[in-house]
Amino acid sequence: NLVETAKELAAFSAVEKHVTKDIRVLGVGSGSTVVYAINKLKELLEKGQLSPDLVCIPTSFQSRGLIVDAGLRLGDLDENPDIDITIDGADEVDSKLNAIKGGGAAHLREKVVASASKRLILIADYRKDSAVLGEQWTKGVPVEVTPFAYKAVERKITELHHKNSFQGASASSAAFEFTNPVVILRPAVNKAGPVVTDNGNFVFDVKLGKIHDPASVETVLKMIPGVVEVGIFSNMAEEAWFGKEDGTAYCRS
Ligand code: DER
Repeated sequence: NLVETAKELAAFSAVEKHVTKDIRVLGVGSGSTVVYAINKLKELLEKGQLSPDLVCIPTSFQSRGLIVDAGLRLGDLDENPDIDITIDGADEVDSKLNAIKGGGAAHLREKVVASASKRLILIADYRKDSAVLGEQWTKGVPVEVTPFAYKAVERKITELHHKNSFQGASASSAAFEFTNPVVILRPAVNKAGPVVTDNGNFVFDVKLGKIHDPASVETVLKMIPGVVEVGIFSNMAEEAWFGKEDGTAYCRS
């Protein structure tokens, strides 16, 4: 279908452009779009177009399984702390390449791997290309929280005010659209109770409406004791590839 083809286009374009023979350590994101990137990597591997030393760093159990099943060499961050490039999906990307991530509850390890990478390339279908975060992705900002603190954190987040809680946002401009956030504990689908991440934590989806100041929102959320990681990647991505409904792909940088 159109969306899957668009994901494949974005993934293929990014891998073909960036995963050349000089790439030795590659960060592999998580989610459904990255599956297509792995398919392209497998093809390049079979054609002998990848570095024989290439090692892939996973960002979740899912991405680890993709790497192993594709016959790519699995590495870990401890032995490869300096990653050449990471290719990862996104739930939404704004005009400045800030991104919402964590739709697949993988954003903690993704942000650590992205942070250890020289370059972060995002891949997504046309539904994720927005001017402002919160325009198309309305499920909220994923926030990983330690179970011990989840009720306390829920209270703190719902008490945030879109202006008063942000120095930068003077009385006139607001950091986000809603006056106060709406906090939802992400329920599991095939398991009773909440989603539990690969790190043993819960996930809140924090609805803010449009996010005018992603960096400030990321910082304020991250500073709440008990919050482990926030699914806003501000000022991290260097380039974003999008597949279009018409079968072409384009990139923003
Ligand atoms: O969970 C995540 O962070 C994923 O990377 C997500 O942001 C993108 O997943 P998708 O490619 O399935 O949309």
